[in-house]
Amino acid sequence: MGASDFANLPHIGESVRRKEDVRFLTGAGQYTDDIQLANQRCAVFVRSPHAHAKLNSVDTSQARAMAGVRAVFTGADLEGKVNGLPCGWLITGTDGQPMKEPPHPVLAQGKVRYVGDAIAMVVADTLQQARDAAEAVAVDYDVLPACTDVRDARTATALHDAAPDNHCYRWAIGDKAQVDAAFAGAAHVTTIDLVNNRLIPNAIEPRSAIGSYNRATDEYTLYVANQNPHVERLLMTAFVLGLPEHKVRVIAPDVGGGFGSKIFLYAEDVALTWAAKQLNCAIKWTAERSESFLTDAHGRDHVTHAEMAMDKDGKFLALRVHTDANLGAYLSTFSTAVPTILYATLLAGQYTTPQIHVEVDAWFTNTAPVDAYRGAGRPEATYLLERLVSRCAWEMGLGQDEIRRRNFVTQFPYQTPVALQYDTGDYPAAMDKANQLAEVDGFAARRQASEAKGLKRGIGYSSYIEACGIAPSNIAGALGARAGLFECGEIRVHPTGSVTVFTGAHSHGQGHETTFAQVVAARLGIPVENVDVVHGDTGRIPFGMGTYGSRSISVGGAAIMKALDKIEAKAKKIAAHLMEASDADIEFSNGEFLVKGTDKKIPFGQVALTAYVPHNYPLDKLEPGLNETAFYDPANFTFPAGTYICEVEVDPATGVARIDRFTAVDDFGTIINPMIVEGQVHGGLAQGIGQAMLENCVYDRESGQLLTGSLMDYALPRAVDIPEFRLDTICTPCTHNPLGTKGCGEAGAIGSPPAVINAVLDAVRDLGVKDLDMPASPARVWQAIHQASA
Ligand code: MCN
Repeated sequence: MGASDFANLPHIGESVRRKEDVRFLTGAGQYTDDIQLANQRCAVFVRSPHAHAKLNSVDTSQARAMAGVRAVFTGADLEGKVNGLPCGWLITGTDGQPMKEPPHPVLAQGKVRYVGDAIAMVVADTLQQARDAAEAVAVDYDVLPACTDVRDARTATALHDAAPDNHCYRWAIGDKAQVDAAFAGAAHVTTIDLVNNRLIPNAIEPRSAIGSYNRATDEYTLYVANQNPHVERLLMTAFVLGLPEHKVRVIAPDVGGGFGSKIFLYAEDVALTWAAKQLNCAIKWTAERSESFLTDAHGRDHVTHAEMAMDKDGKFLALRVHTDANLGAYLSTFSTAVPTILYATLLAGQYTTPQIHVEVDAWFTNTAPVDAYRGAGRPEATYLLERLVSRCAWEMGLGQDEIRRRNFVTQFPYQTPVALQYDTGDYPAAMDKANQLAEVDGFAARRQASEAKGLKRGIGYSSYIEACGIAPSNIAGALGARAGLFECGEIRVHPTGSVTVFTGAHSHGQGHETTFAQVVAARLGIPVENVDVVHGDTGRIPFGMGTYGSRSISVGGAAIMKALDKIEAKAKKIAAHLMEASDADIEFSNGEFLVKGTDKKIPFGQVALTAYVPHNYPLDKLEPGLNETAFYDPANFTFPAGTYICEVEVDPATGVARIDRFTAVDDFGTIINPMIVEGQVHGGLAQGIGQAMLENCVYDRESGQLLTGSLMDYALPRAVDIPEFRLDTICTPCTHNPLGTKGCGEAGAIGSPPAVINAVLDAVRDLGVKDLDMPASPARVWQAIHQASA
């Protein structure tokens, strides 16, 4: 079935209410911490209070003697039995050498490298007993100088022997000589220096895991708040614990948000699984909120210098970028791909810039590991490019929309100079719609009205592009991926015609149980209620790569479509037999099999029943049953794109910036469920606005202590911080997946930060303010105004 036929099916484009919300809204969800297993103990981790220190000794004797304590494990106990955590993406540097990959022990060995680094795991009968015993573990440290800012890394005390100058890799893409030549002939060059502020994920459900072991079968089960249980199992069994994969079941039950931070294989999950066998019991650990602040992988943290070369009309000739990326103390699972493959390849944006060169230096620092966080590399690329483009407009005396229009890609497919090939898009159409929805025509009058009140009003644009569903596996492999990037779907048609779908994608807020059911119901012509979706369990689903990079509908949904093709092909043969027609004469539409050119037809349910009660059945040619599995490896990414427009009012006396209106027009290709997509955009925008206006992870530059270690110090956006959104979409269907969909899960977080900051800058530009780093807090805005006028 082609993508355009698919888009016209019933249920597609319908705002079906979320099936999963019944359990979420009635308190019946089952999260990892809700699970109580027989013989279950509690674990607490002893963590480093220092950012960098030599471990002289870890004395567990007092803790081990305390009431209820079953064991206390340290790095020494794991040595030689449990390997370090692997990194899933190998980056090869500009010098042809592999990145530095220092060991990442599950419990610290010899040294601690960030505040929160795990030193010991205490297992006790109750949580309180484990906490008390953790207090009694005596650690002797030699404190070393710490480095938390990427700009200090080169000269700081080395974290790892394997990386004496704290440098992990230098990586580059693009043709430097061509870029230099283009700069030499430019009419104007605009430069920018900016920081992409470090963020702390803060999913509502903190990380949680239960390791358990069954001595009778020699099988392990790990319940874990995780976004990709099969990948977790593969990494843990093959690389860390050396266990046969089929002896380990990983279940990610209901998960209360992840935003990327639950993709990774964390040390705690491994320690719990390993210890479960040592103690022959189940062991649960749930992070405290402050523990999450310290130890969940953080996001962003780039320092960038960039230059755009233009001709006299503001046409982009070349872009030159250098970025220093903070990787934190250890390489988290996909950390190395974020500032390279997921960042630099997006720097063409929506524009025809013919030459681009990007160089990235990645550094170790004494901070929590940094990895993918909603958008992962793409928000960093968009923030840089869209800030730079608005600055180009201002320097060239052009409108922010005009400079973008002059440079938009309009011919597809379009090959960028940084590896990607965009399949479809209509960037001017999204811009037109956004201008209308934002009532840009009335901006001058609104600005005047603000001026009359002593306020400054500004408008900011951002025309983002995103690459979703990293693919295909062979190219990703050539670029260093150590995993496949396909997805798996299984369709189990039951004898009575209802269906269970098994998917390797994982839903932790995205509504898959509804949208995937819509896809299946649409194809089979059955009610959405007759389709249930199973995800998050390696024991029930053949395989899966999980959910990240807004891949689930476009890759996971496409695997389901492939399995449905097989179901339809087999069902047609059964129908042909029942109606005594030839296979080629059978059509399937709206849940009925018809013999072409006749009024003969039978419903889907009758075919399903016949498959399982094969009394009148071509058993010599066809197996009974109706159960099909498919794996789908995409030919390309999908490229959602859009234009966002933010309008702010700034009080120059206080520096308070208020978002007056925020408009987002996105192209997600074919949309399965507009209500769910709108919710995804709302959430993404809230996170992007959070980064632009409020959120900032701050470590003390000398001691390495996390200064924003709680919700009192780290300002997550609340409802009052979020403006009313004006949303719309355009649709250019993806050309290479059978649904025509493009991902929507990260767009809001990617497109919004530069729109906000461009708006704030536009408001205070005439006061001489040129630069402003996120978050645009009142103090920063006020300071920028005062520095400019000083
Ligand atoms: N969808 C649709 N039509 C489209 C595109 C998507 O109806 N054209 C639907 C999908 O069927 C799915 C939802 O929208 O129900 C999101 O789909 P998709 O864009 O494929 O993204 P994923 O399901 O792969 O979700 C991942 C994405 C990412 S990468 C992060 S980070 C993120 C996000 O989703 N984390 C979230 N949204 C989140 N939402 C919640 N509540 N919690 C998180 O942790």
